[in-house]
Amino acid sequence: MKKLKSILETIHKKNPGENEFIQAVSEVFETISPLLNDDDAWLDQRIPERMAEPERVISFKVTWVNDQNQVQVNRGFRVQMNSALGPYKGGLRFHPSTNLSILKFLAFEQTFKNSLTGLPLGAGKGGADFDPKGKSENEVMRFCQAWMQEAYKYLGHFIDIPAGDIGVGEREIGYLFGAYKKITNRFEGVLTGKGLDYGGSFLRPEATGYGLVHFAQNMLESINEALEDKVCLVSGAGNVSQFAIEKLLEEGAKVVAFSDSSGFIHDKEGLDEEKLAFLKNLKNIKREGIEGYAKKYKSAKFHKGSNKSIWEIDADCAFPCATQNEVDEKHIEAMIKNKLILLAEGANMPLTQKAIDAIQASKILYGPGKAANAGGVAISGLEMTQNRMGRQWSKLEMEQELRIMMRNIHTHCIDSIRQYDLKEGDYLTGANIYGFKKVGKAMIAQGVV
Ligand code: NDP
Ligand code: 2IT
Repeated sequence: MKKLKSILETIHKKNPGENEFIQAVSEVFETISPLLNDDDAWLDQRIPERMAEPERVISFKVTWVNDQNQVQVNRGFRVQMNSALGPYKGGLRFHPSTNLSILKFLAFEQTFKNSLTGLPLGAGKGGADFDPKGKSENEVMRFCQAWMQEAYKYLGHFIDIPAGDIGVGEREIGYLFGAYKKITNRFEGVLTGKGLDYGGSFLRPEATGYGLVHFAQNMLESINEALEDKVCLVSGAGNVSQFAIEKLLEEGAKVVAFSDSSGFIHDKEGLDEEKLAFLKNLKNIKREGIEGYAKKYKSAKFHKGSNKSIWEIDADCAFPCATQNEVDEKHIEAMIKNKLILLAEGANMPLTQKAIDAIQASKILYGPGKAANAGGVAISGLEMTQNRMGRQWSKLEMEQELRIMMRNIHTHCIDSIRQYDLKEGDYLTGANIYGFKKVGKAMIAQGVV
């Protein structure tokens, strides 16, 4: 569509050097023509341009003192992307590579993902270029306090509710929550992913990984397949990966590989409960690289360096759960050769655009992150509800809710595919059209604000 092409060109010019952000926006806008052709209002109201412009971007200095008494200077951010459906909602990333382009892409993705959950959630993302690796417990705490010292002004349980992402887990959320409470003198659900004893929800830690596996099950069911005995690759070894592996094992799948920034492990015999517990301890308690796993288990081999060639291992299902652009078109070629059945994204935007083009042209079932990894934010949404009610629901209730929400997300994709006569199994276009339509309609209803 000519008009969309010129919109994308303008967005490109307006956001120079923001490659990840432009990649994420192009990926969505290049799929939504079937919807735009239906009604002139989308373009007349300039919904694509309005969606690609964050409502507010906060960038701030974070200064703190390390254990050697040296002053440290970091950069903190919060991108408040879209509040058409609810208060800003999305994770915080602490990683040295964090910059505005990455956070804008994540916040943009979050807009569509959050709309798919069916909950009243707007979209945001934030974080800092802080590297938690090698920092002492006290340094992490002081950093979190310094981050919140500025960010609290822009947050609130009806305004903007951050959660975890890369480098931010329950430990960091605890320190951030404590700092917010101290500064504002308010005990409110301003963050999700909190500890169970002070307002956290059952199943939030598990939700992204478990939800990913539920989504994959729904995809496989649609072609009369199941996870049992499927050989699986899961990249990453953090929050999303660990719980994706856990649920895959529960469902009778065989997980033979995982990775982290030091390289990847190929365990031909597959993981089991005990091996997973060892991995969790290695990453969450010892905070070490995965090489120790291969030292402990003889069936496993550690491949040092880039985690990328994990994708060349012969398997049935692949779950990229580490970071953006970790899968390129060559990896998709290897997957096609290995007759991979399904790839579902636990990470946000793990496939390059060329990889997406290649997988979309193949027979591999492709579950895009904005649908497949929405379980985390969906349970975050329910943590917010519990906080507002002053209640805590049981683990069983949360498990049922997660299954239902992931099934509904799958149904939303399928409904869009049918309604717009898309290619069977085109979950990407289905998810994009569903999200664009829902958020866009709410924006139009609320006027030019
Ligand atoms: P964690 O920090 O818990 O784990 C991240 C994992 O990915 C680690 O094993 C890390 O290796 C690895 N990793 C990170 N960056 C790189 C890189 N550049 N190259 C190779 N490996 C890398 O984060 P999460 O598990 O929470 O997040 C993983 C992905 O899932 C991200 O894309 C995130 O945006 C997405 N996501 C997270 C959700 C959540 O609820 N947490 C919800 C939805 C999506 P190492 O340990 O060596 O650093
Ligand atoms: O990418 C994501 O959806 C997250 N990091 C979780 C966001 C949230 O608010 O739970």
